[in-house]
Amino acid sequence: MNFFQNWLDRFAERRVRSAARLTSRRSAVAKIGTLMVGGAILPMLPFDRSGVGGSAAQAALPAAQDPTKCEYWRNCALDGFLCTCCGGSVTACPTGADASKVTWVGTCRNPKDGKDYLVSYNDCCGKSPCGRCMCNFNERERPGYKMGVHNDINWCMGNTNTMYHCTVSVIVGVADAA
Ligand code: ABN
Repeated sequence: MNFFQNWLDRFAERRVRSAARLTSRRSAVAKIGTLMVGGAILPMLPFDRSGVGGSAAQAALPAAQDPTKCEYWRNCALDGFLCTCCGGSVTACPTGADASKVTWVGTCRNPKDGKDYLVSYNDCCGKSPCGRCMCNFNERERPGYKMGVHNDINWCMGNTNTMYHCTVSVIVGVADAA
């Protein structure tokens, strides 16, 4: 009986001590301290965040660098629907539409390097008008007395199917520094 009581006492003491260790103020303070130090150091670690966020990261893009916005730098002389809003890309027509054989070429400054680029605005042809992201910028456009200096023209006129769908903006050269 004495042996059993001793064992029970030791067992109970061990359990109480371990419970006290787990719930003591000192251990709580130590845990909070660990969390605070960890929370302060974690954001400083060099994680690769390049692929983080998807649309949230894109939403943070300035409009001049966002190809789905009219203000995208290459669109400075684009008059039409952006193909980036119509299932295509900056340089590729959406499936089922063909790039126009004749184009209007504008000159736009890339804010990233400060250089002027020649941009060919090819209309994409053969599908009904896309209707999304209508942009109308006319830098260096001239009145329509001469076709090549006017951008409000359906450039699908040279294609077999002349129906206008949307417009891409393809860099075709760098403008000479004046
Ligand atoms: N170049 C775009 C466009 C198409 C049809 C009519 C006007 C302008």
